[in-house]
Amino acid sequence: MALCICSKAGSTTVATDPIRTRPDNFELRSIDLEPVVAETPLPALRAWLTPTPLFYIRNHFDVPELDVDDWSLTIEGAVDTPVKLDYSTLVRLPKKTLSAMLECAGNNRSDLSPKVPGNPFQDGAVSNAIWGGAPLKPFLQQAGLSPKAVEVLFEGVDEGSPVPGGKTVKYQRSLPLQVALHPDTLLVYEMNGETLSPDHGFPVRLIVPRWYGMASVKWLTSIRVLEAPFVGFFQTDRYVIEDDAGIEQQLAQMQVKSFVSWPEHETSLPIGQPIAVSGMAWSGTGPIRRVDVSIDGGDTWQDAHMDESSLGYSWQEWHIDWTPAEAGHYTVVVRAVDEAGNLQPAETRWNPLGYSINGIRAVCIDVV
Ligand SMILES: Nc1nc2c(c(=O)[nH]1)N[C@H]1C(S)=C(S)[C@@H](COP(=O)(O)O)O[C@H]1N2
Ligand SMILES: [Mo]
Repeated sequence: MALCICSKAGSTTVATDPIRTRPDNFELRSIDLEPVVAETPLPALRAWLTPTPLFYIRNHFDVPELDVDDWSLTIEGAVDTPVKLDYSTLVRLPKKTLSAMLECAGNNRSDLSPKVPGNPFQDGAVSNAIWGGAPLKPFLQQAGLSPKAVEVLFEGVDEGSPVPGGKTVKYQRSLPLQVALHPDTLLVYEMNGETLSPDHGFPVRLIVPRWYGMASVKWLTSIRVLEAPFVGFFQTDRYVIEDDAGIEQQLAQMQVKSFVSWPEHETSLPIGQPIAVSGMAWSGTGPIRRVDVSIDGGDTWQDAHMDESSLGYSWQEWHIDWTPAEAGHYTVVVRAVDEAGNLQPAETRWNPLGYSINGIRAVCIDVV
């Protein structure tokens, strides 16, 4: 049984470049300018590390202009002693460096049918970088958490009205206490070895590995320890999805997912020429255990080869070698399984805000 059928056969573009074009020759694909929303172009999704100029950008409001001399981060709320941290103190502390990918919860939204409102992302609201900063945990410990603390609220300085004519809010998101206290939840000031850029949260952002991007608050200036769950636009009105029982849940970890980055959808391959069918796989609920690849629309599957083990919280590169022996139409599909046993679903569960889109997608290839 084929999982999916390609609608368009008879491709004209011939994909013959075995080395593939270098990602540096491409630009972000703009989705919006005010505020800036842009996704990583497909060729750049073939590189394990996303070059900073090609790392997707998802801003809800205008980018705030911040100065390191004026910047400070306060930790207050349900704590014994509030803490105020300045930039020069933060960057002089021992630096922790880790690789982590971010995926916007709305990545692949444009695949949904029927269509939903929101940024029409294709495959590129996902990227991988190396982040440098300091773990948040020691600062929370220094402040002294109340025994009644349940969540930690993070606030960016960017603000606006998310719904036309609505009231002005800041970008605020909370995390469960144990996630805020995870040793790899970082206050980040470096990205790919350079000072964080304004679009990605300069001077300091949060990085929450494994979670959808919305948790990694940019332009961070305020942290508040809470004794009750936070209610706010970006926490309880957005980034929510109904579970199978119809109960609304807040989004958290990225769902298991994979995609084919080579060959490209609706292209042709020359008969008899070996290629590597390749792509990325990731999951916020565990490392990738296995990636299954099918070139016949899901009738038969084979195990993909895992390239260099995925470092830290990055995506996993995979490939299979394939020499198309017969001319014809091929439907390439791929599905990932993580160590927790989560299997990428054949189909995305449609939802009105267009989140968590991780269903299998067909890549249609003609061999000529
Ligand atoms: N302060 C602030 N933080 C934010 C956002 C924002 O608009 N404001 N967008 C969030 C969302 S939805 C995503 S997907 C990630 C995107 O991070 P990036 O632009 O560095 O890729 O930042 C998150 N952090
Ligand atoms: Mo996002």
